[in-house]
Amino acid sequence: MNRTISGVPAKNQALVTWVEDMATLCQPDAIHWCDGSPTEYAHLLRGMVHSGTAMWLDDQKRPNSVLVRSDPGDVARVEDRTFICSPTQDDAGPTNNWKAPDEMHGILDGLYEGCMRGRTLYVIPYSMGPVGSPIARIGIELTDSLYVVANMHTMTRVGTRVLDVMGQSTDFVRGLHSVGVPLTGTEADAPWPCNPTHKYITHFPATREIRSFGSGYGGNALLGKKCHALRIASVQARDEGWLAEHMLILKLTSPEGTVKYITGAFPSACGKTNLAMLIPTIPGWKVETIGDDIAWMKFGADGRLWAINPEAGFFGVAPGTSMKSNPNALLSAARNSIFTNCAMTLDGDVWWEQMTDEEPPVLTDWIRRPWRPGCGRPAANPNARFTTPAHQCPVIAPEWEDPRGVPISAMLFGGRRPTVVPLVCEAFNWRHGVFLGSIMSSETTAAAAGAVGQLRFDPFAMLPFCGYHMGDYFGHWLSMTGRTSPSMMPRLYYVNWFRKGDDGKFLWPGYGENSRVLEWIFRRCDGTADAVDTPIGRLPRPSDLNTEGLDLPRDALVELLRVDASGWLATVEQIERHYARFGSRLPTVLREELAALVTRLRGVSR
Ligand code: OXD
Ligand code: MN
Repeated sequence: MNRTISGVPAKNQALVTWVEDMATLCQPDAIHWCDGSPTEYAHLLRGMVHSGTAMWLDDQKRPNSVLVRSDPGDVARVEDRTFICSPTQDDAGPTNNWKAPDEMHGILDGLYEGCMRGRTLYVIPYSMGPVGSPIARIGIELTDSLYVVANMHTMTRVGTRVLDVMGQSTDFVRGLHSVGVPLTGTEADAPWPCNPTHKYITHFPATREIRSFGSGYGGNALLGKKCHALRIASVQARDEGWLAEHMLILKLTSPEGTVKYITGAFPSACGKTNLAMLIPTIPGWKVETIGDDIAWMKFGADGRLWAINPEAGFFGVAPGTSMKSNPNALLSAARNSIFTNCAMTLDGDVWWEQMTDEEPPVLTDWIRRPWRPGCGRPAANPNARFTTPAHQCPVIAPEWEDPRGVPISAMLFGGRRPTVVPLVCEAFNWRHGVFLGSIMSSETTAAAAGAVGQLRFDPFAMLPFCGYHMGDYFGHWLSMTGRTSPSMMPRLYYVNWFRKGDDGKFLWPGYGENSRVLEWIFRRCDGTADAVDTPIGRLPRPSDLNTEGLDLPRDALVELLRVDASGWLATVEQIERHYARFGSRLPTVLREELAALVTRLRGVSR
C-alpha cells in the first residue's frame, strides 16, 4: 500500500524497519514523523479542535489551552488490564498481572491487525530526561491518537533532536499504542475514540517493549510516563545498578543559602505535587521543584546518588488544586495547557472541585451536561488532569534540566496513616530505611476505638509500577549500599502528614507547615539537629522541631511524635502477611528487621 509519509523520518535503520513492520500490521493510511517543533504542537491542537476532541479555552483566560472530554468509560489507569509479560510468571511476581510473552503477542497481533485503518500513525521519538544526559533514555512511541502526541510534546522531550542523539543505536524502548478503533467507512470519528471491549496495557521487560491497546487516557497511553519511566525502567535499573522510582524531587534552600535535594515516594493522592511545589511557612526557607512524579537516580563518580526528573511536564490531578492548596501548580497551568475531563465555565475557562471557595452558579460538567451547585454530581471527573510544561512552574529550580542531575541527601517515604505512624521518623541506617519503604501503607478504613485500620501496602509507592518481582526489587534497594560508602548514602525518612486525633481531625496542618519537617531533615543531614532513638527509628522531640509561629497545641505535637508501641505491635501480623506474598524472594534482611522491631517494641511496652 502507498502511504503518505510526512515529517522528518529517521535515518536509524533499526527504527525505520520497526516502524515499517508496525505499519504493515496496523495498516494506517499515513505516517507522520514528529519533529517536536512548536509549529507541530500548534498543528496538533488545531487538529484536535477540528476533529471535535478538544475545545479552545478563552484565549484571555487560558492562552493557547484546550479542554478535552474523554469517553466516560476511559478516565483512568486500568490496573486490572495492565500486564508484565516477562519470560516467567515468577519474574513478574505476585503484585503484577502476567501473561507469557508469546501468548500476549498473539492476542495483541490479532487486535492490532488493521487497527489504524483510516488514521495516521504518528512516530514520536522522545527522551526521558534532558536530551543527551547520561541518565536519560530514549523511547519511540507509535500512536494513532492526536491527543497522545500533543501530551507527549509537553510531558517528554520530543523530536528530531532525539533522533540526532540516537544515531544508529538500537538501544531504545519500543512502544506501540492504538486507540483500537479503525475508521473503515464513511462514519464520523468519535470525539474520543477508544475500544469499548478490549483494553491491554502490556510490558515486555526482556525486550524493552510496550504495547498498549484500546485506551487513550493518561498513563495507559502516554507511554513515556508509567510504562517506560517506571515499569520498563525499573527493570533496566535492576539490570544496570540504578534506581527508577515513583518519587518527587525537591530543592530545599536554608536561610544560610545552603542547598539540599530530597526525593519522596508517596502513593497517588497523598499530595506529592503539593509537596514538590510547597511554599514554606518558616521564614528564610525556600522549596523549588525538580520533579513531581518520577526520579531516576544513579551513583556519580563522586559516590553520591544523582537524580534527574525524566519528565518535562506535569500531568497533575486537577480537583483539589487551588490557590490555597497549591498556587504554584495552578499558576503553572495558566497557559499552554491541555485540560482533560474538567468542567467548563460560561466564559470559556475550566473549573474543578475546590478550585475556588465559591462554586460557579452554572457550568458545563465533564460529560457536557449543565451543572449547578448542589446538583449532586461532581462537575469535574475526580481524575481530571492538567498537562502543563514544567518550565512554567513559578518555582521550578533553574537546574531542573541539568544533564548531570542533582545530588540527593535524603529520601522520604509516606502514606496516609490516621493512626500509629508518627509525623517523621529517621531510619537507623539504609537497611532499616529499606524496611520502612517496604512496609509503606495507607489505612483503608479509619481505626475503630482500640483497633487498627486495615492496611493497604504500597511498598515504595511502586505497587502498580514495579516491572518485576517485588521481592527482588527490595533486594535491589538493599544492594545499593554496596555501590558507595555509607556516608554518601542518602538518609531515609518515613513521614506521615495524616495522623488524626481522637476527634477524627488531622493533628498536623500539613501543606506549607510540612517545611518544618523538611527543616529538621535538612539539619539532620547536616548533623546539627537532635533526635532520640526509639524502637521504630530516630524521632525529633517536640523541642527539636521549629515550631515558631505554629498554631498547634502542645498535646497535638506530643501525640504526633509519640511512639505507639502497642499500635505498631498490632500491625505486625499484617506486615507478616504482606511479606508472605513474596515467598522465598523476600530478602532475609527484611524479616530480620521486622523481628528486631518487634523485640525493640516489646522492650518498651512491657
Ligand atoms: C499518577 C499516579 O497519575 O500515580 O501519577 O497515578
Ligand atoms: Mn504518580
